[in-house]
Amino acid sequence: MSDVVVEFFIRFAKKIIMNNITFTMIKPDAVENGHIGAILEKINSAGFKIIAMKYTKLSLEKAQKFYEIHKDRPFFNELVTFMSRGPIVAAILEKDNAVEDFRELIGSTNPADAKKGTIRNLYATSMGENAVHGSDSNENAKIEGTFHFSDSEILS
Ligand code: IDP
Ligand code: MG
Repeated sequence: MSDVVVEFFIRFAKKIIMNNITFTMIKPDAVENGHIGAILEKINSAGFKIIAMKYTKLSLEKAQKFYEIHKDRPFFNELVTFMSRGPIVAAILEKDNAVEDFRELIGSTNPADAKKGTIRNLYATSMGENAVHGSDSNENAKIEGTFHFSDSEILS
């Protein structure tokens, strides 16, 4: 088989297993503190391609739905109040191994534990107000991406 054909099949297989997209939000704290530009720069220079993006605001109901998985956690109300208090930037990002690589780029949930140079190390202020969201699995990346974007808004 020629290299071109092999490459075609590799790309096709990658699309099928969908390990190449993740979903992110620049959270209200980072927007309020003027970090949109710096965070997008980190995302770009780490090799992620933005294939969908919007500046928007979550209603309390939408935040509750997005974070439904955490509804029994003690911080749920704090989380959804925070996430709906101001504008966010929502985006779908494309890169090989996107979910894992993006979690590495953002750092630990608690900024006190986030590695030096990660987005949360640089821009998060607390465990709750931690600057960015990143999907935790390929399956959730797809669910979260389609929660925020219709097909016609995703331009890969
Ligand atoms: P992750 O964002 O690193 O995946 P998760 O455990 O999925 O972390 O929690 C979702 C979000 O809930 C966190 O990003 C943070 O904003 C918030 N959160 C998590 N733990 C706490 C806490 O102990 N107090 C307040 N907020 C929290
Ligand atoms: Mg999570």
